[in-house]
Amino acid sequence: MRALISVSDKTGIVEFAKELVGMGIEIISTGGTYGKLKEAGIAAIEISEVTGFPECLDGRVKTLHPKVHAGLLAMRSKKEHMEQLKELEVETIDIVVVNLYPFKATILKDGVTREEAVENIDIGGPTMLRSAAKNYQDVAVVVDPDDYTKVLKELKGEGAVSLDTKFYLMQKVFMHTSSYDTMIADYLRKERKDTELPDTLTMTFEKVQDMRYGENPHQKAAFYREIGRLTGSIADAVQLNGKELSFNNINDTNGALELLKEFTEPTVVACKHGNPCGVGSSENIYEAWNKAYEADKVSIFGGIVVANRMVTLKMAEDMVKVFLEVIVAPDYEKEALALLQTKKNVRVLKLTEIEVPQNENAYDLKKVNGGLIVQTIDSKLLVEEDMKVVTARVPSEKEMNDLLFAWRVVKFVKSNGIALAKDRQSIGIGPGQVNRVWATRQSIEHAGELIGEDAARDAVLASDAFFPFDDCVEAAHQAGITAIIQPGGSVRDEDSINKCNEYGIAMVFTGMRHFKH
Ligand code: 93A
Repeated sequence: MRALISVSDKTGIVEFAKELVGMGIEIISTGGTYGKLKEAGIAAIEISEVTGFPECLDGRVKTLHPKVHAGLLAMRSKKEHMEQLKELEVETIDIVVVNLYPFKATILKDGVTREEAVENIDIGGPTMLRSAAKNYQDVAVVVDPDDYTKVLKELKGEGAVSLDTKFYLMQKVFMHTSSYDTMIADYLRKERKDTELPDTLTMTFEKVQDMRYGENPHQKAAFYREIGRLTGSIADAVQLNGKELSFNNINDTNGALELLKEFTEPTVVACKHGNPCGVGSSENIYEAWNKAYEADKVSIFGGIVVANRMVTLKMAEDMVKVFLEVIVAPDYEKEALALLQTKKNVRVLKLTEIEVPQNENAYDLKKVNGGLIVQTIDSKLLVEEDMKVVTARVPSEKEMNDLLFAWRVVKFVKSNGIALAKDRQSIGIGPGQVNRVWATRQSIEHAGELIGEDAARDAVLASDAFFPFDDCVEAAHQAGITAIIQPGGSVRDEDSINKCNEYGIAMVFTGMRHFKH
C-alpha cells in the first residue's frame, strides 16, 4: 500500500506516519511535509520521485501530475483501468492525507494583502482530495487530523479501512472542499465590494457551539459564525460568567447590539424578546444605565443589557439586584466583574470592539419555508440635515435631540413600532402591533404605567413608518407629546400635518422608513 501525505496543518502527522510505516505502508510526500517526516526519522519518498517532475513555481506545482491522479482515480475493480496503469507505469495510491493551505487563517490576519490571500488558495490539495474522494471505494482520504486515530484503528484491526469509513471520509472531503471554495468566493466578493446580490448565494459558517435547544425546548439548535465577518458582533464576545448562551439569548443580544451601534455617546440598551425595552444615553454610563433601567423596570426582568462603556462597580451593584439573562460591555471594572460573577446564572460577556459598525456589504438573511429572502443591511441613518420640518412650529433644539434619539431607537423596534423619548431616555415603546395607532397607544400606556402618570407629557414620538391616518397625532396630543418624527409619504400626510398644526405639535419627515418585520 502507498499513502500520499501532504499537509499544511502538521498536527499529529509524525505519529500517524510512523504508524503507517510500521504497517509496511510506503509514504510519498511533498516538500515541507517530507522535511518534517525526515527530521523525525521517518522513511518517505519525495513526490518528484513519483512524478519524475520537480516541484516548481514556488510550490504552485507539486502534485498536479497524471502519475498522482491516475494512481488515485484508477478503479481497482476495472481490468482496463489496471492494465492502463501498467502500460503507463503508474502505481496506485491507496491512502491520501491532505489538508489545505490555511486560507481562512490568512484572511483573518490583520492587514492581509489580496496577493497573500490568493497565494493561499490551494490548488493541488483540493484536486487530490477530490480525486481520492471520487474513488472512495479504493482510496481512503483523510482531510481532518481528528480522523487519524479512526483510520489507524481500522488498518491495524482489519488490515484495511472499511467501505463505510471510506464513504464517511469522502463525504467529509466534499463538505470541506466546498466550504473552502465558498470561503474564497466570499472573500473575493467582499474584496470587490460587490453589493449586487449574486445568482447563487454562497456563504460559509462554522459551528461555534451546539445549544441545548432552540427557540423552544423541543427544537434542536446550534450557533454558527460567519467566516470573514467584521469584528464587534455577538460571535466575537468572550464569556466571563454564567451558563452558555441560548438561542434566544443570542438573537436578543444581537438585536440589542445592533441598536447600541447607532450611538457613540455613553449608552445602555435593555432588550427583551428582540425589542428594546429601555434605552438611555448620557454623558456617563451610570446615568445611561439608570435611564435604561428606569424606562421599564418590569420588562428588563430576564432581559439583555448591553453597554458601550466599561461597567462600573456602581452599575454592577444595581445590576445584581435585577435578574438579567445577559450583560455585554467592552469591559468591566475588576470589582464589578467580581460582583457579577457571584451570580451564577448571569451570562457576562466582554466584547472589546462593541462600537465597530456593521459591514455595509453584509447581507441580512431571513429563512422562509423553501428559500431565503436576502437584502443588504439597513445601515442608513438619518442626520439632522436630511430632516424636513413640515409643520408651522419648528422643533426646539432639545426636541430635535430627542427626536434623533427616538428615531435611532425606533429603527430597531419591530413594526409597527413607535418609540417615545425624553431627555435621551426611551420612555415608552410600542413594538410589533398590527396597526400603528395601537402601537402609539401602547407606547403611551407604557410611559404612563411604567414611568408615571403624565410621563409622556413634553416627550417626542418616533414612528418607524408613515401615519396612514391622523389618529396617531390625536393620541399623541392627548398624552402631551410635543414633537413627532416619521418618514412621511402617506396619501393622507396632509391630515396628520393639519392635526399637528392645530395642536401646535412640531413634526419632521425623514423620507426614510425603518420597517423591521
Ligand atoms: O500550490 S499547490 O496548489 N500545488 C500543488 O501541486 C500542491 N500539492 C499539494 N499546493 C499543493 N499542495 C498543498 O501543499 C497541500 O494541500 C498541503 O496543504 C501543502 C503541503 O505542502 P508541504 O508538504 O510542502 O508543506
